[in-house]
Amino acid sequence: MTGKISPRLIVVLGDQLSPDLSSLSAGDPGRDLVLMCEVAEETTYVGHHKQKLVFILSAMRHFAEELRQAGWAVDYVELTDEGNSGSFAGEVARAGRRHEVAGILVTEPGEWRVLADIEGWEAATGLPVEIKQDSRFLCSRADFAAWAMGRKEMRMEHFYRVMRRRTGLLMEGDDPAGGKWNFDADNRKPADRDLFMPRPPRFWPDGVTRAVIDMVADRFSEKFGDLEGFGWAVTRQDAEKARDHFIDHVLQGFGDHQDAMLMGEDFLYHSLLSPYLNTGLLDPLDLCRRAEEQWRAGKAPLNAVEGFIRQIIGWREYVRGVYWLKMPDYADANHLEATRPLPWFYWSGETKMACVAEVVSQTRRNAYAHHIQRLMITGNFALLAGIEPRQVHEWYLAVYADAYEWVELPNTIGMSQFADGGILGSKPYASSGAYIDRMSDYCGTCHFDVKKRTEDDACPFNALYWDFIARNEKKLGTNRRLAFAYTNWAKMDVSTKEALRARARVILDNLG
Ligand code: FAD
Ligand code: DLZ
Ligand code: SF4
Repeated sequence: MTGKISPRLIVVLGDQLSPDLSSLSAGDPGRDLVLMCEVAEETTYVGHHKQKLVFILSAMRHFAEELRQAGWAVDYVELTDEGNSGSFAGEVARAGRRHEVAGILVTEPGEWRVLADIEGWEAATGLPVEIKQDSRFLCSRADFAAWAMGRKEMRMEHFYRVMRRRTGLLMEGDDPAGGKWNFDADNRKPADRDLFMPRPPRFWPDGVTRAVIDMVADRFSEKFGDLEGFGWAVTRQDAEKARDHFIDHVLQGFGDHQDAMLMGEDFLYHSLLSPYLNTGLLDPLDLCRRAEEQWRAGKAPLNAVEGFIRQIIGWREYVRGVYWLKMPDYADANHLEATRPLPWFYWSGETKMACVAEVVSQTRRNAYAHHIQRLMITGNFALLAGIEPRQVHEWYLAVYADAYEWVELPNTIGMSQFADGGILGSKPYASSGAYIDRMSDYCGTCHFDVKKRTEDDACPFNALYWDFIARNEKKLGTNRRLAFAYTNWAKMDVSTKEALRARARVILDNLG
């Protein structure tokens, strides 16, 4: 006797918007049913930037349509639908009651929190749940754990070489193209104002996006971030246009100006592709192959292409590996025992520090800031001021359109705040105002004087830097990469040290 085989429910999460997702590839459009759901739990677990909410929810709605066009039956639950339970578990259970399904199929989620939730679905629904590996990453969790096992320390540079060999990207046989694995020495140029600076494409909201904008404006009005000027791509087609624009017009300058910052220039030579990579609208390996092709065709220099590829097959995969290896304890790491609350100006932008005000205002406008702004302005300030890492983490997770815990947390806790004590990287990214002055034009417009250290109008980064060095001497004094700083600190006369620390105390007491 042959009967109709019961469908399986394929649950597709908001950052799984890839047609070749492992759960979809394992399913059958002729038999199975896709569930996508907008749920309060996800829209509120941190106070997401309004543009981040619009981007994800609109991209989800467009992807549901893409799947329907490809022949899938999609059950899509909107945030405002009557009866919406507000959680993944609740929606999966409701869908299990709406449809007669034989089991549940899902690709592993990006966040530990959500994996813990999924592991409870079987008990909640009484249905078998199959969790597929996320093949959109180039290094599986198991492969990363195997690479990390037995190493005294993990370092991205070593991992990156493995990934270059594994993908064959920029390889000439067994050797790296150009004879070096890393061309960063060529990549530290400050930016010059250039009339021909490329501008990223903006995508005007269609009807679907406008409906989400109205809903977000109505329900999340008190959340951080501007909605006006929303210009992110929300379809694969538009994300591919953004990718092609970057590859054709921007990539050439990516290496040279990677660390540069200019007042009023929000994007410089960065790709702005992270939101699309992280939601699955773009594929990382395909993107890297396109970048490599530009170099092979003589259209982009090796330092730019290598630098770009390293960020994706190196840093992006590495931080994900560290995240899964070290969670859940990683989220509570606080090696430097920093306890100060996050200053209010991280939300308001109201500070006389021109660099911080500029990065916060850009973040509010675009739900974007580039890497050096995140690391060396807002991250550096929080590190120097001893802000509690968890609060810093929650800020970063909220305010950027590309923020998911698997990538944000290691960057914040590890790279930026050194709260993991050196698991992810070998040194804290702490700097005085001199670095910011060298890499940007911010200081020229600032209330504070970057050359001064202890006066009332001295750049706060200067005294805070030395205070950071002094107060963490026990934990950082033997770090070889900080040897120069500790030698200079030791050489300083007592009165200078006291004046620096007194100035730091005044700044810290008035953080707000
Ligand atoms: P580009 O400069 O054009 O770089 C190309 C791509 O490389 C990016 O799109 C991204 O996918 C990848 N990449 C570059 N640097 C990193 C890195 N350190 N870790 C992982 N991938 C990287 N990135 C996120 O995607 N989400 C986050 O939530 C996030 N939070 C961060 C928090 C802090 C404190 C710091 C210091 C960095 C964070 N990053 C995060 C990494 C990096 O800043 C962003 O990936 C980058 O700014 C995204 O902009 P872009 O696409 O223009 O990048
Ligand atoms: C970030 C986010 C938001 C804001 N909303 C939803 C949602 O309503 N439904 C959904 O499926 N996914 C959403 N996401 C993305 C999830 O938070 C993400 O899939 C998990 O954190 C796993 O990485
Ligand atoms: Fe920032 Fe200091 Fe420069 Fe002002 S002087 S912009 S606070 S680094």
